[in-house]
Amino acid sequence: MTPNLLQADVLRHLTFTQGKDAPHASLQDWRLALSHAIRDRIVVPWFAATRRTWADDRKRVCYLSMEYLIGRVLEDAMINLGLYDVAVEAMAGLGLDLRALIDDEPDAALGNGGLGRLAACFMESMATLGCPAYGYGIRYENGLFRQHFEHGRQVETAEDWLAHVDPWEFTRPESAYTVGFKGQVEIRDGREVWFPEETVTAEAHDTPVVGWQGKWANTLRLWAAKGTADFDLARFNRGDYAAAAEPETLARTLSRVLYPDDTTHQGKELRLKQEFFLTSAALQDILRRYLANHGDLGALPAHVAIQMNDTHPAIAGPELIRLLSDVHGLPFDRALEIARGCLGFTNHTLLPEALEKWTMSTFGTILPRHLQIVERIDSWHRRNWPGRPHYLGILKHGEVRMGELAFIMSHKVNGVSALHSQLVKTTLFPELDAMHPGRIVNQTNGVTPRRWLRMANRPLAGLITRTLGEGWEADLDRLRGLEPHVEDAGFRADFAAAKHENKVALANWIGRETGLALDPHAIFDVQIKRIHEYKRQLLNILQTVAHWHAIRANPEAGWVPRVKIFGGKAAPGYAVAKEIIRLINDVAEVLNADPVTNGLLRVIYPPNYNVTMAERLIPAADLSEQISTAGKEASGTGNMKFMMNGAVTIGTLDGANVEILHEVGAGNFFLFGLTADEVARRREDPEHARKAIQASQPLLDVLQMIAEGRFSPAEPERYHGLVHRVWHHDYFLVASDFAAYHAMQAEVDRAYADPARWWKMAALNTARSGFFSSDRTIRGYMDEIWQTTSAL
Ligand code: 26V
Repeated sequence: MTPNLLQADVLRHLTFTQGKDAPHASLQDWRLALSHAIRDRIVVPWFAATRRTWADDRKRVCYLSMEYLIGRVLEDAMINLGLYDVAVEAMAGLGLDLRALIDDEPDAALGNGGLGRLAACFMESMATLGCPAYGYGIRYENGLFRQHFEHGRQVETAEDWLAHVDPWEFTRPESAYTVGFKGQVEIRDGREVWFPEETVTAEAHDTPVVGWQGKWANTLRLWAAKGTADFDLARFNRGDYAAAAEPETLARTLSRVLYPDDTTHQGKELRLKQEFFLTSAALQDILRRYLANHGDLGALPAHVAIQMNDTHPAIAGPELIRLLSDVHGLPFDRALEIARGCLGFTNHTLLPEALEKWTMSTFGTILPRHLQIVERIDSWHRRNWPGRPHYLGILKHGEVRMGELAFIMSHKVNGVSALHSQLVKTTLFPELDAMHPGRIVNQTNGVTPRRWLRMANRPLAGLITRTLGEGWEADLDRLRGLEPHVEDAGFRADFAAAKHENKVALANWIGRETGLALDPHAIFDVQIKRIHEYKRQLLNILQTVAHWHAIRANPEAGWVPRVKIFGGKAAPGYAVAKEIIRLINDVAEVLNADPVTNGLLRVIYPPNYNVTMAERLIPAADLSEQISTAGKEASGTGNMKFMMNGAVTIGTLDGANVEILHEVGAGNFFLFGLTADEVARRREDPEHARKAIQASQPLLDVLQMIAEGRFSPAEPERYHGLVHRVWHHDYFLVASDFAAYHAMQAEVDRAYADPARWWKMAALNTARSGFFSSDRTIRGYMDEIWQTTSAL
């Protein structure tokens, strides 16, 4: 591919796909033309991969996920195809700046946070490894809401990424399935038959996902909901235009919005319908494809592995049984065994409020046949494991528990970090684990180094290639080869220079966005993730205030300058999280305006954190904040991205932090805080918060300042509720971990003040991050859960 050839392709698409004449083309027209030209290059390996999979009759992975947090596609595709430099030249020849075109693309934000972003990394790794796979999801018209701040408060507005065409998708009106809801079950010829009362059509939209160097491509198949009933012409002719369109409008609500609350399960009917919509369409598609060249449904598990991303698609168990028995005529027990042979279940959270349960009445109204099947699964399980304690069961207290259902219907269940998988065994499913030893396994999360290092951090990627040679992107353990170089002052200077370049770029961006000037020599200290009490952004901001107070008391004490950067959204209905956002913004306003300290401490909170913002912030970070209450963060994946990019972690022994610490070594990680066991014991003391506060003068002072209205002078009582909660209901142990965190932050300053020490730590973080490639994770799933091999 030469720049001239790419240029010709772009002009052809501009003319014949966009229907635009070059002199009148907008930036967006050019971006779409370039995207189509790049997409053409993906189609070639995509077809080849599909043909190979069919020809070799290979086992396929079907990943079922309600969320895919993809971000932008263009730059990633160009990097994986090795066309980035060609594109720079091609577009420059047309008088265009490639960067501007890349920045014109909206993020595909079809996810809330970690779970959705993991699905996106997995899709890329499966393509890189040549693991034949389909990702199934929903093509939400409105992805995760946009966030802005008004007087420090979060305000949400609708996201509309599809307002302009998505150049990456292929619409497949010919691949459509009917999905039913409600209605009744009747016996016909001795078999149960479900007669749904409502039906919608699921229409496929395919996006090819290309792996590193374009050797393989898989399909991300997203379903859009459409009406099935023909347009009501009689009503229309009577002049009742709105009513005539009603069934269509109702159907479309199914793929209209992504639920933005990733902690609180609310038992909403529409959510259950969305989950069934995704799952049923996917399973019908899987069976259609399988039956196209196989007759024996008994061999299904040898040909398809179906992975449930959390319990959201857990209706897959009963639905697969229904399709196999009601539709294809297999006996119930046989259908159940086949389904279990195909299905795997990944758990992503232990938070009780996130565990899905549906009242039997909601469940039975929407999915009457599935409720019967769930009852049969439950009694089948009780029959075969007669020792099952009476308090266990999928159906309990008038509810359908999706965790138990997913567990029982899967041949493997996995957690997402070593600690989390252990806690899944001991706290979430102890009895089921005892009945089914070996079913629970661990697959520690990972992230794709193509996007999160090669693409997002060109200065560091360049240094790595100069040091190790080409090809480390698909063999991340090779980063270990950097280790001997950390003793070399020249290498450390190069490493520091790469970081500095990223920090300058970030400072420029923040300057443009907020008008605030940042000192790139300061420690860039970053906490970016959803705002949740358990993630403890509150601990961070309280410590920031303590630090400010200390600087003010002694401004000449030789402080190390620091920039505190926050990013993240709160669920629209999560009042406490929103209060924390407001506090961060209020503190930022006071601190950034303080002439005594603002050369030494700044607080920055750019609104609307998303994948693209993460790609700017992570490469520029010196310090990665991973400070959740131990036992609460299932894994974390941002923590891995920071490590790869040479940031040092300040963190608790939680989630994958435990493994990061193990890989990088205690000397290269700022560990603090209670362990998961200590947290549980500490909570038994009802006075834990009061005791911790009274033992720490800095914390007492901070809470005092906030309670007095230092950061909300127009409304001094604004944070009384918040301060009261820290004193009296500190469930996430902010107070108990404060002193250790504050002390460890001082240790960070000491380390940073010694460049030889700091840059050695930073470089070792990159060098030892190979384990956290999602390629390693996917190999684990392939070997231990899916029983598949690479087609490459
Ligand atoms: C729950 C719900 C409840 C119902 C409404 C919509 C909704 C959407 C998502 C969720 C579950 C979120 C769980 C989650 O994102 N867990 C995160 O998974 C990451 C990938 O494994 C992991 O790194 C994070 O630690 C974990 O919090």
